[in-house]
Amino acid sequence: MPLEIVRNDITRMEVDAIVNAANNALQGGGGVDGAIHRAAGPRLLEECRTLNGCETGQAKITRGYNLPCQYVIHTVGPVWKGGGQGERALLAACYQNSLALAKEYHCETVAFPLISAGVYGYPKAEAMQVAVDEISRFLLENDMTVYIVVFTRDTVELGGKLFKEVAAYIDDVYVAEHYDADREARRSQRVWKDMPRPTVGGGLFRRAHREDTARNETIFADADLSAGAVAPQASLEDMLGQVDEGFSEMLLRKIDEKGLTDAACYKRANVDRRLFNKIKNNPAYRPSKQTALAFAIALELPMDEARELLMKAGYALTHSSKADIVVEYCIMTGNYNLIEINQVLFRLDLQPLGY
Ligand code: AR6
Repeated sequence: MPLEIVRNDITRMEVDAIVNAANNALQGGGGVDGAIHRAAGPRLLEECRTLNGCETGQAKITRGYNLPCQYVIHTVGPVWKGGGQGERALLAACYQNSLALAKEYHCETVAFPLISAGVYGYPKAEAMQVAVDEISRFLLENDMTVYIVVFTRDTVELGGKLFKEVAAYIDDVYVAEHYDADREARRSQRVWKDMPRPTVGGGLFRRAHREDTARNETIFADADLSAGAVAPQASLEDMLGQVDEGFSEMLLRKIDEKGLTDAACYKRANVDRRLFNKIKNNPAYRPSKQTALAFAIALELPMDEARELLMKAGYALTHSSKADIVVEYCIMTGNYNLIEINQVLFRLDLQPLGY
């Protein structure tokens, strides 16, 4: 996935380069800087001493020594002085210059901590926003996988308006309905246990199944399971010749209808080019649910079309999944910002969208 927020100690990241939140002297320090120097060993400091320091907003590169990464990119974030001293532009420059260096050194994977969000006092949620904005902008033009690595204690403070709204919605929908979902599951076990074996071509099997799923919002909802359905007249061969449009075809059609380029769509969906090409070149390709949802968001599909696209990949949106509720809420409120949605999913310990 091109941009991913992960919870980890950055010194453990197995990537081409990690970024260090350093100071102007590049002589090591506390926070993430201290952790990186400890893990890399003394040769890192020796190399840093040859670099003549680093201006705020600039970036310099060294080897990674004992770290699992090949390079360390040292950048110096601004000290927070209330926001009126050009802090945002300087912090944005840290990300821009670090990413430019990573590109120059042919890095395919890079991990950032939240620059300036510790000792330098930049408010964490705002620091995250700058990181997301700048990395996303870079990824629109470049192929790279970039991680924002946050410490557990950081995430507590990464609230955000959308997160609060979604949390309230989950309380309303998921908590209220989850009990019912469990009860339905128990009920269906009872029904299946007592039921005669299904008969081919409809009849008892279809009716019982329909009754049982009628109150659940599942993929079967749209299938032809009407009680009066009769055995098909056409041969299996005929029916197989009339396969509906699949996920790949529908995706490509929607991209054209929206007037998007393929690249604009997969970048918005936070899906990498290789995966997009796989989907594009294989009409029978079945993406993960996270990928299918990511495309629904990237295409800004209204709810019914999002459900249809998802169904083409064999999935449904259900209120028994918190992740589905988050996505449903965002679609209903017209929030199609995938990175923001992923931030909310991350906070809730749910899998992000994309690939
Ligand atoms: N992995 C990931 N993130 C971490 C780690 C880690 N191992 N350790 C801390 N963080 P800070 P700054 C988070 O203070 O604000 C140093 O002394 C931390 O929770 O390291 O840019 C330098 O020498 C926070 O969210 O960097 C400078 O003098 C983020 O990393 C000064 O601090 C950055 O916190 C730079 O301050």
